[in-house]
Amino acid sequence: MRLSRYFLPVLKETPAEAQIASHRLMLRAGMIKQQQAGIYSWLPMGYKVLKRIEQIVHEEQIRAGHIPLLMPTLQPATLWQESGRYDAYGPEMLRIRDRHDRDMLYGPTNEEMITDIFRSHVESYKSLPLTLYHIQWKFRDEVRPRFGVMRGREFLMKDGYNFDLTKEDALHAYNRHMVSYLRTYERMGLTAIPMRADSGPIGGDDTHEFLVLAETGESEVFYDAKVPELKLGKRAVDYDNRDEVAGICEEFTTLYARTDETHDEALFNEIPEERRKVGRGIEVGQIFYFGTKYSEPMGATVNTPDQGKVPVHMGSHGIGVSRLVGALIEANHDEKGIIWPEGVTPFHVGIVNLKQGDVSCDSACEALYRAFVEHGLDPLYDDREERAGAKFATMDLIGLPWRITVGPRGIAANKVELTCRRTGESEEMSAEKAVEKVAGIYAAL
Ligand code: 5CA
Repeated sequence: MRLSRYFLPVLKETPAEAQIASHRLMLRAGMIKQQQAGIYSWLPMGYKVLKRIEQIVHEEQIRAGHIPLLMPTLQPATLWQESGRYDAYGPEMLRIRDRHDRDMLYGPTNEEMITDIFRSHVESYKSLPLTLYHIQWKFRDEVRPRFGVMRGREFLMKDGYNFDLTKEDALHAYNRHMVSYLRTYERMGLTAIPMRADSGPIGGDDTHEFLVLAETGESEVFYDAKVPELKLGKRAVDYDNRDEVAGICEEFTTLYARTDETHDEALFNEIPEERRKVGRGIEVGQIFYFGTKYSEPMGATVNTPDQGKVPVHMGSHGIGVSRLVGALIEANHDEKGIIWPEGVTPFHVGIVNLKQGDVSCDSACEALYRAFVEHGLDPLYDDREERAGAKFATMDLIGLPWRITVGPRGIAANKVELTCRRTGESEEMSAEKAVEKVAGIYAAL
């Protein structure tokens, strides 16, 4: 993309309404525009990051054996009356009436609808195990929407639902989700810690939240200093192997890590004092096992091998896709702007032309641009007639991990400058070498 043709409405002033860095930076970098409290338009660069996050979520869900589908945002009240949640959900649910006076709602989550799909089409235990998920907009009429996309009213969620014959099978699905989530967040360059949590309106006994450590997080967290050091890395996981998957969950949940909802001071005090950490975290996902809470009242049953009929064991598993954009910025920024991890960056590399209109600079930039595209990368070329300082400030604000600077002096010596946004370090090298280096970094992800 050439910046002169793009739509990147950056703001010079710091918006007064934004209280935290991610909200400020998303507005300043022209990623979002607020349309109403807690409701945002995603401008092109924000939309690009959102799509990159979605893509990673899809890839890791599919790797774990889960199947994507798409359910609507609007749901009939009748389904929620069956589960008993229509009245229980309260004012957070946005209720709508259509022209035929039928009660509808903008879905805050989809347990009822997915259970309805399941009961309409599945009869036998032979169709199990089954996990279906979608990535769809949700609406919760939060009392205090705040912090931009972090606590929105309309927000994008990945929500997955498992259907299993037994509790044991459903707990394997729970574990599978935990491992796939660990991998999902790591690919985005985030450390998200699974912490035992409280189930709230979703219900159930077993639940973990995934928290990204950040001072501006809404939850208070208590953890062993060794927990954030745990890494899944690139190990090949066989998601069908119950022991292997359970073993990884054990590795990540044995050391103490809890939110204020489930914090136990006595247990916490058993950790050596120098490892006891108290901080704040952003909840970027939550997994639940709730057994037959929905399948029983809604009649989602299967025939069993011995001719019986039993309600299926279920769980639901969510990732806050739009919230992740904010969480990623909270965890990756400095005073100049955003610092995107390579896994989610909107553009892989920025090209800054210091002397627009100079034949040799222009043609070197064009050649770099083509070379990146040939490597399957997405460069952003700042080809505007602007001062160098303004170009650098824009690049620093929007936070592309790598920047290549092309100027007349360098070009005369067959050199460009490659700068790492995170460390600020620059290195001079030939254009070919710079392309090779950047392409190598992305190929290794
Ligand atoms: N049905 C279950 C799991 S599919 C469910 O709704 N879980 S949840 O309530 O925990 O939401 C899943 C994730 O969505 C949360 O972990 C959080 O990251 C995100 N989320 C929840 N509320 C909001 C909100 N108001 N704004 C942005 N993201 C939100």
